[in-house]
Amino acid sequence: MSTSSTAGKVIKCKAAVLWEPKKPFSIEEIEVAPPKAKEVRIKIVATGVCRSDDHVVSGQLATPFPVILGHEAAGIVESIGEGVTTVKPGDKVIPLFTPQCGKCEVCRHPESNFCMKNDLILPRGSMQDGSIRFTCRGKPIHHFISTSTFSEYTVVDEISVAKIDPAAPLEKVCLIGCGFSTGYGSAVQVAKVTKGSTCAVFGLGGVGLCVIMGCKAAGAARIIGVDINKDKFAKAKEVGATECINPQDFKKPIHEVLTEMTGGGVDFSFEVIGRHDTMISALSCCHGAYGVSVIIGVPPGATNLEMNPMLLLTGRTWKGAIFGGYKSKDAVPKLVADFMAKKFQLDSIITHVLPFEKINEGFDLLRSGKSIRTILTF
Ligand code: CND
Ligand code: ZN
Ligand code: ZN
Repeated sequence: MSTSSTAGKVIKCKAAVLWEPKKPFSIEEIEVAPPKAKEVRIKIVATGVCRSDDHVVSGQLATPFPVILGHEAAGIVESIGEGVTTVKPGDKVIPLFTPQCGKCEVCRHPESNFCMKNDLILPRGSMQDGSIRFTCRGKPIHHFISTSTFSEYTVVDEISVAKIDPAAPLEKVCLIGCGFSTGYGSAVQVAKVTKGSTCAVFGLGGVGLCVIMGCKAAGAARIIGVDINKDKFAKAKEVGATECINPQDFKKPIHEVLTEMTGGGVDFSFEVIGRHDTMISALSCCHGAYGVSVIIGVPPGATNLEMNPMLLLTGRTWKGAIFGGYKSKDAVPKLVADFMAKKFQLDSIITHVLPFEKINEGFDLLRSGKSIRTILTF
């Protein structure tokens, strides 16, 4: 086991700090403390820009401030704390925004993945022990969903990191840290899309395109993309959509359009935007007797949604999932192996690669609808 010269020491490095909501990221020099017991310090090599990070900037997703965001990344282990057994310095790894402790009732349940040790539902913005490893200008800076990858170095708990194939290209497989797994898993193992079925995907961003890839891999015969930005249609078709529609092109509500197009409703629908109205549209467009609708988009926090329960009474199923339902620490190395075996590709999803310092440009590209995924490299 090689020990790096920085092991056990505080590392000074660059990070993008978000001091308060609705402000640009500020590139700062920060201090990253060494990992404590059962913790791992990682040198981040590449990190993607996901809408969930932007939801924190906009205020749609609550987490303590100031904060270092970023949750879709790949890197190399710099050093490990006492008692860490599943990774060692030099290993290529992917941080896991949904941990897998292996011990809680969720981890022990065969069908569920949202580990009780997650820092997403009641976020403390800290390590599992409640403390923080980042400081900047003398102030503690919070962690974000156990990952904080908008930093040259980050510290994560051992339950929040997976070792991957040493040959994996980190600037691509970083997408397996969120967008790919979330989208693909929602199709293949949350919805369990069936061969010959018809699917509707609302929202053709990075995650939505990976839902389409999953629907296609599962053998769906018809995959209808829905987006208000028609510039997204070409990519959606490239990854497997058989047709794409823009709700703004119709007078009728889009669920009625879809119901007519499919002679009664789709088999599977997916909301990959994060809006209440589209969650209802997606539910309503799936078949009244057997349709399955999956919520993937992160909704505005602390608000309720009105729905007519009759939609469910007739036989629809409404579900949702974090990270595509995958048990993260088990699944991520396998998904990377599948990528290396060319079972799926990630190039279509990556529209921009920028140096880390241009993080604000990466977010502008997302907000203006010009990018699918921007990868920031260090
Ligand atoms: P991105 O912003 O790239 O895509 C959203 C797409 O929705 C864009 O193409 C928009 O044009 C489109 N859109 C916006 N409004 C509408 C509308 N009213 N009708 C139709 N289309 C519309 O986002 P992303 O792909 O990075 O993420 C999508 C959602 O998934 C977002 O809410 C994000 O927070 C969430 C998510 C969930 C999870 C999970 O584990 N469940 C993980 N990561 C991201
Ligand atoms: Zn994400
Ligand atoms: Zn657990």
